[in-house]
Amino acid sequence: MHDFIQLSNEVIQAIHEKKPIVALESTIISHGMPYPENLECAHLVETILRDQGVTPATIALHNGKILIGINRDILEHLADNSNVTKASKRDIAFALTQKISASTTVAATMFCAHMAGISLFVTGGIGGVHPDISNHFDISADLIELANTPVTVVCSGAKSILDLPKTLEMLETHSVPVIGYKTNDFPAFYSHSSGLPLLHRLDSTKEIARLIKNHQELKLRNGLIIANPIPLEAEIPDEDMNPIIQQARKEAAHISGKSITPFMLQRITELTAGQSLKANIELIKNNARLGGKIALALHKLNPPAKLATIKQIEKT
Ligand code: PSU
Ligand code: MN
Repeated sequence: MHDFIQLSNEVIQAIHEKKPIVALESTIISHGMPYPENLECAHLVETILRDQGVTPATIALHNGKILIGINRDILEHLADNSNVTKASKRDIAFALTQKISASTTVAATMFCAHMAGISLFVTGGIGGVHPDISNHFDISADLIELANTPVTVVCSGAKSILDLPKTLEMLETHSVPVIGYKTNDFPAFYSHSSGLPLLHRLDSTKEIARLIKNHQELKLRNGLIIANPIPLEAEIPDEDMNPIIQQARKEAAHISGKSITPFMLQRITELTAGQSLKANIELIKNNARLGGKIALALHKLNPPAKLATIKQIEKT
């Protein structure tokens, strides 16, 4: 393991006991939700995984190390400290050099998880192509990482603060499979469907695990997205969300770069009087339940799957 990597005791134990491990990001904690709901949500998601026999590994940068699994004190620090930097992949080396405390985005978490040998990652939503692309040219590094790192991301699609058709086009260009779990459509975070159809759908975690295994066996270098829609009873209809998103977008006109997404998330929480936060928490819990099941199914397939593939080839 690389010198920069520091595993938590829980993760070390999981490796020794050959238990499945799932990565979690930390930007969602430090820049995606307000305190203390962010801390409660982070604990809850970890607990949902543990209850399934899966070990959570929340990833962050701290004191010159990439932490794979963090303790309560650091989690509290990430949740309740406005000095925590949002680190995408670009910022990792800088944060480690300067020993800056930083949370990791989807892109940075994928990179660090892969370095630590973790192939499954649960989050809320990915970044994507921002609107008005011809003026701002703002494309999340999450998409570039998905193009280059073989980690499976379980999420509820992307928020409609982004240009979702262009986000899907870009994923297609980079050969990133987007698999709808029990859905034919790309989910739009707060709402069950964006109305954009997906080409691939799977209805069982066993099938998803087989797909991931095959992706790995083929040595495909890009990531995978398992798109798990928000539960219907928790969704906020588009007609309620759209005016709020428009309003937040207008207020964000003077903001650029990496501050846009956190600003939009905070304004949406304020403008919906916490309703969006509730939906956000429900969808992440739902993703943790699904991610845990996929991790267990993948675990079952483990080394025997390799032998089975060789046998199949011999048979043909
Ligand atoms: N979308 C959400 N919640 C989030 C994020 C995105 O619904 O917390 C965070 C994730 O960490 C994601 C990052 O990786 O924002 C994307 O930021 P940017 O658009 O600057 O790449
Ligand atoms: Mn950006």
